[in-house]
Amino acid sequence: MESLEEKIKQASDLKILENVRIEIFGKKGVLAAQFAKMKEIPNEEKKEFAKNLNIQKAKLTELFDTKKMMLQSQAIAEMMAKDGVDVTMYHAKSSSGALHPVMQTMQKMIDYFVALNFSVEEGPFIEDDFHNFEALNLPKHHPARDMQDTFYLNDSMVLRTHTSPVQIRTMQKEKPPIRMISPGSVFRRDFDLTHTPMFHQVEGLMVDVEGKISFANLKWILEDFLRYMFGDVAVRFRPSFFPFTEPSTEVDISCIFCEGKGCRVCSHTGWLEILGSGMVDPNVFEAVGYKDVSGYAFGVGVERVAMLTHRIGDLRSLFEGDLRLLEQFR
Ligand code: 2NM
Repeated sequence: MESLEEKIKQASDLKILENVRIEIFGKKGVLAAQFAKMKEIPNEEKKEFAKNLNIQKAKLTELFDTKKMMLQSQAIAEMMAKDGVDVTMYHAKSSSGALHPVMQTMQKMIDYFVALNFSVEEGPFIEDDFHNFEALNLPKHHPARDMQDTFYLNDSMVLRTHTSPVQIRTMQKEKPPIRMISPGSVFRRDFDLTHTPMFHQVEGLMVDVEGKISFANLKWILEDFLRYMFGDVAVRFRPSFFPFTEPSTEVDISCIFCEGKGCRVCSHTGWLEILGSGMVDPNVFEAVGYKDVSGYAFGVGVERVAMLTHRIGDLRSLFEGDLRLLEQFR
């Protein structure tokens, strides 16, 4: 029996242990042979013999069960170390998509104007000459048309060069008062370090009966909008020219990189040009059949604002779809 205990202890894997099990506990095993001897034992010794045998059997069974458990967990550990993968193990990592920084910026702009009850209007990317140019006080052969290098599809159809045709369509469709913005893609034949042939604009328009909408209203809302977008900045209105507004202004903010002291980003002027605006030219109202109204309009480029607010140096990085950039804007 001592040697049987040794055999269990010495078994170095499950296969050897199984052979030991058959040898000890099997039908033709050592224990079975011992119990068979009962017949030849004198009656008065039978009880003592059986008792000892059962104690031995219990001892061996206990030893065997423990050994088997040990060898099994050893086998699992070896298998996992060899495979290197536990497919049942919990793994919390997952990834999700996010809005592109340009769209995040555009959405922030939209949120501002929606809160002030502006409607959000959309229109076609392919426009006719009337809605993209003529109605906006840009007559044929007028030099101002050269300002926007246009993608022509044929003599009369273009890819819209601004979202202003959406204002024209909205005014044709609805009576004043109008309070709207038109966010969306626009297209110009321009491709260099600071221009892409497709970019995004948010334009706005407010129209009501003559005298109700003034330049002061325009000044207030653009100052408020720019401080909402950029924080605590100074805002300055510079006289400018657009065919569709008179008077026209370009609006600057104090440089957010140097706080107006002058740096490379603001070309040492202390100011960053952000948007264009003005009082809608009477010729535009005439083109849509509006009489005795006044209104303001403005337009802002989304990419430029996204680059400034997110400190992105190179415009092209917004269009490369590089996940290493995009993952920083989740
Ligand atoms: C700008 C600058 C100034 C503008 C004008 C109009 C319309 F259709 F109402 F006349 N929409 N947008 C406008 C005015 C756009 O973008 C730099």
